[in-house]
Amino acid sequence: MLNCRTSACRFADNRAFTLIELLMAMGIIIILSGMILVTIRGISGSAKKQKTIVLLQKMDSLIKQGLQEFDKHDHISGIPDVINNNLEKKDIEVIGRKYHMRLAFPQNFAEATTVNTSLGKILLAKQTSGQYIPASNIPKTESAELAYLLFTEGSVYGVPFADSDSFGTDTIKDTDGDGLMEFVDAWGEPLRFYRWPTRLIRPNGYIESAPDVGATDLIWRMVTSTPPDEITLRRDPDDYTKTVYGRIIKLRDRNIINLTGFFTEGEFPTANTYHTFLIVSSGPDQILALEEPSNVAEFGRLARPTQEILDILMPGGDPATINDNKADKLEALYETGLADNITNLMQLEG
Ligand SMILES: [Ca+2]
Ligand SMILES: [Ca+2]
Ligand SMILES: [Ca+2]
Repeated sequence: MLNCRTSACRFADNRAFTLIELLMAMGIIIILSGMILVTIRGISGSAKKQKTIVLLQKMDSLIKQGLQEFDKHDHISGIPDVINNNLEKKDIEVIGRKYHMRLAFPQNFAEATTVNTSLGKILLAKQTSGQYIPASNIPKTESAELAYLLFTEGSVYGVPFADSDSFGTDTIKDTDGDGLMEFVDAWGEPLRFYRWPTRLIRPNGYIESAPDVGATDLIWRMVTSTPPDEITLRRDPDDYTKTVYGRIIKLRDRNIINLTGFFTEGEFPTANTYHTFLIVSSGPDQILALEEPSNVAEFGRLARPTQEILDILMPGGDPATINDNKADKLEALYETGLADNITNLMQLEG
């Protein structure tokens, strides 16, 4: 290398150094700003998640408040004679509980209005006065609208909800413009409410000879922080001894009682299956990956997963494959719209 002693030379040398420095600094700034953007997105994404969990947990505590009131009453009155006349009192209590729970906590408008429930009456009164415009209604909003009506104007056995008026304005919206407010997540999507999410646990329904709750612990891992064990998943929490369903089926098979339209799955939960109230946000991707709570044909009322999820759980539609290759299935499930969903059964992080 030549000795460089003139000031011009030194200047050229310094300038070259400065240019390299400048380029490096620019590079660093570009990299850093990229990282900051990603971090900001991450923070606002997780802030939205936390905000949604807070709303879901508030709704969860209100639901529990309603359930406490519900449990103060016996449920043997007002249920159809076909059940009353043919079953014993302890069985009637189990079935009556479900019958009355559907009336007290409807999750779609058909349930609310077909029987003369208190929430159905409020809904019809709003329709008559023009506060509810049925033509604008979109089915996916119904469960969030009924939850809002229940907490703010409704009651359980005549007892209204306490602390139900403190919801932030950004957690309530009328997304379909039908005049009824909905609970919405931090991404603006209506929440979904499932009273008995039993098809999440048994996507094929109850099969006496081949219980298929096996792979559903994979799904429950995605909707709750603490998934129930398999024994719990195979048991109806209202029928701890697992006997009522069997007795009803025996009576039906002997043609002693005609159960058409009563205690059928869909109207009622799947037999011998765990359930707990589930409120769901479809998460950042706004894909629910469950059938809608108003969907009768696809068992959406019981939170059955969509076909995409079923294809992962049971490739080729064969229920016998449900317990095979669970690790691969779990990996595949994490790629679906189900994985980022947020529910009332999740705990706040940190
Ligand atoms: Ca609506
Ligand atoms: Ca609405
Ligand atoms: Ca989702």
